[in-house]
Amino acid sequence: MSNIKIAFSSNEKFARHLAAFIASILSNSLDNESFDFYILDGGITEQSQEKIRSLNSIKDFNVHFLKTDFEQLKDCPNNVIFTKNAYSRLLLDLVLPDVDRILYLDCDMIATRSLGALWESDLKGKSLGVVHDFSIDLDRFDNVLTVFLLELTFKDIFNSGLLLMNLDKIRKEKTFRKTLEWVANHPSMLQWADQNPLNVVFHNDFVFLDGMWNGSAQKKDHLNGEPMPAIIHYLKRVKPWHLEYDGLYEEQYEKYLSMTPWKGTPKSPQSPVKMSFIRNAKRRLADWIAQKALPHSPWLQSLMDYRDSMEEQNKNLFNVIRKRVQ
Ligand SMILES: [Mn+2]
Repeated sequence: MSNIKIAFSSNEKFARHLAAFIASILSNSLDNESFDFYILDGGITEQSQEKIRSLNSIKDFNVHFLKTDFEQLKDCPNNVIFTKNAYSRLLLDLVLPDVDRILYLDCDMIATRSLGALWESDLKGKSLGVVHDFSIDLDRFDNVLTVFLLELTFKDIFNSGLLLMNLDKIRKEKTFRKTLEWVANHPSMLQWADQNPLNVVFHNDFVFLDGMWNGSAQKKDHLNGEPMPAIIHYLKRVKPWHLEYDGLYEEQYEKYLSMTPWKGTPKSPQSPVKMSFIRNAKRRLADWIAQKALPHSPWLQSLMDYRDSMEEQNKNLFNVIRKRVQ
């Protein structure tokens, strides 16, 4: 009999996605596996908590809702992409003082088979078991710059959506306290929220697990017919519950959502307007206004030439930095 302890962090908005994930974990579990779910609760309503409890019709489990103490996360930023909630995993050593090992998982995931083998993974004396972050696109300047500023290389970077924790070791060594200190001291280096400080503070204190435990749902990562991951991570901002979703395994999310009381919830638009569209539109508008106001002006032309040459230089700089972080 193995008792698998899993922590999640959710607010009300994510409760139904968490329910779909839990339904997938229960449905794919083996008979000899039992579960304790610890939900870092960033404001889940009573009704939604009841709906999550009702998943015991699939298989019995224990669930513990742990109110997140946001005072402890006062130095963590809140923004459109990542809310403060993303950092609550760094409180697990405090909120679960008697738990030695725990598996932390994001809510934008679906399990397609038993997590027993993942739970039993050998951490070889390290604090974390993790999966390499395959989703970082090094054709994007912001990604390359982030890796560069962290003084890491791309191949060392792990995704913080799955963390198999030796919580006892983390508690003794106060590594999560150090991680939160890093957050407080580096407010401008949190592009990937908790993932940046975790990669810095736990550098050399993790083992890489098989990539199937935190697999991508992006088409570009499955061009060679890779099998469906044991845990699908819908990594990108557009998720399978959005109308614009164009990744893989949408049907897996829907299959497990339909086992929950949220069955049939319609999809919603991810965002009314794309940011890149706004940026380009602003730029085109600025060019148009400038040309209308100062037609055939050599001064304006030289200014625009200058801007273009700077762009060319930035491109060269980008290529130099990219080589360094690869
Ligand atoms: Mn995620």
